[in-house]
Amino acid sequence: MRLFSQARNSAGWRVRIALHLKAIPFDYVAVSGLAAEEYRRINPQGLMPALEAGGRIVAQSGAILELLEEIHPDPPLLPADPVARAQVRAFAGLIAADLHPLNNNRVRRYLAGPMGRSPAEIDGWYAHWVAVGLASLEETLARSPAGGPFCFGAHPTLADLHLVPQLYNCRRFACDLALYPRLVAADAACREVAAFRAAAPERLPDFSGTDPAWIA
Ligand SMILES: N[C@@H](CCC(=O)N[C@@H](CS)C(=O)NCC(=O)O)C(=O)O
Repeated sequence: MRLFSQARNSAGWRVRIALHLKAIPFDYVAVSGLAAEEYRRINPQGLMPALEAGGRIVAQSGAILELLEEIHPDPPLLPADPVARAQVRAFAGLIAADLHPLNNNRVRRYLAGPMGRSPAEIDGWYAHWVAVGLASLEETLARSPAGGPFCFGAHPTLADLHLVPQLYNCRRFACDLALYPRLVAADAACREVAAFRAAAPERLPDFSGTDPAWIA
């Protein structure tokens, strides 16, 4: 398999964690090393990540994660119980569908460019959607009977794969995470897992030394 992504690309980071957890060998291709048109020939949307599997390309981290779960079911990234599975998907979906797309680079670039918004306004936009999203996620964990140390119990799930890159981004944008102790605790538990550590941005060849490392 070949994963096309970038070191700090959070949707690609979700996939890297899954690949490492499932011990699936893969080659990493830094999209920054490709011309834009070259990458669009791989993924017409131009967004990252894309996974090449058996010579075919799959885009969208959610679709890629489902593929990996289907072809390499061990270890599972979802609990066995159908309702619990749906709850994990809901947690991941809140990040993937309702939070991350609002604060993505291209959205902030559009706010700064065609919309003429100032850096302070864009920071306010970012912080607003983070606060709305993280408050819901924190409350979800508070109500969950699954317990820790991960989002939903004793094993990492898709929820943790989505949470780790999201919190990394929040820290980069200086969001105050003090209101979200359960989220921060799950993120800390992930740092202890070898597969999560192997997937950290600073382990990648295109990581820039000026970016914060995930493992302090
Ligand atoms: N829904 C897509 C989101 C992909 C996405 O937005 N990727 C971001 C990085 S996390 C990207 O390529 N951004 C480029 C840009 O915003 O210019 C997925 O889950 O794969």
